[in-house]
Amino acid sequence: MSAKRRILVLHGPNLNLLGLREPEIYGATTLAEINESLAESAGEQGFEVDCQQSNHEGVLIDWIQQSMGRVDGILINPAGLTHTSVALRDALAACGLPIIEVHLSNVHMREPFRRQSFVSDVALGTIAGLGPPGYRLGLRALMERIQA
Ligand code: CA2
Repeated sequence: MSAKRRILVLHGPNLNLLGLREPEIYGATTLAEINESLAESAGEQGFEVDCQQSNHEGVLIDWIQQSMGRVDGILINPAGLTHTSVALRDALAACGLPIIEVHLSNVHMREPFRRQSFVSDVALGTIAGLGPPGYRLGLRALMERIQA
């Protein structure tokens, strides 16, 4: 039997507050609920997810570097770092893994500074504005790409 394929799911700064603060923007679903739903979807396809959240740029970069050779793809919501972090982008580009970027909100309908992403052009694709189901859609796209 072949080894289970693994996907690293990274959640950036403040996403630990999901479901607890600002539900009018980010909804009532908690991060734990999103992670549970991803684990279920992954399991159905013979994949495993490793879900991590950090408020610290360097910690996220360490996890990306450590994932090289250990996972088959990365699903990431870089949160505020999307719009600021060249270092996070460089780590994602260097890891050589397929990447999908997810945003809960439609960043294009919000403040102009949210339209710029340092991650989008090193990702296979970006999903924005679909709320928590967007994570499952992104995961599905990533699994299909890995299986192809
Ligand atoms: O829409 C998204 O998923 C974002 O990545 C969320 C980031 C924001 O900076 C991006 O522009 C778009 C913010 C994450 C903050 O998460 C919170 C969750 C609940 C309460 C407060 C903040």
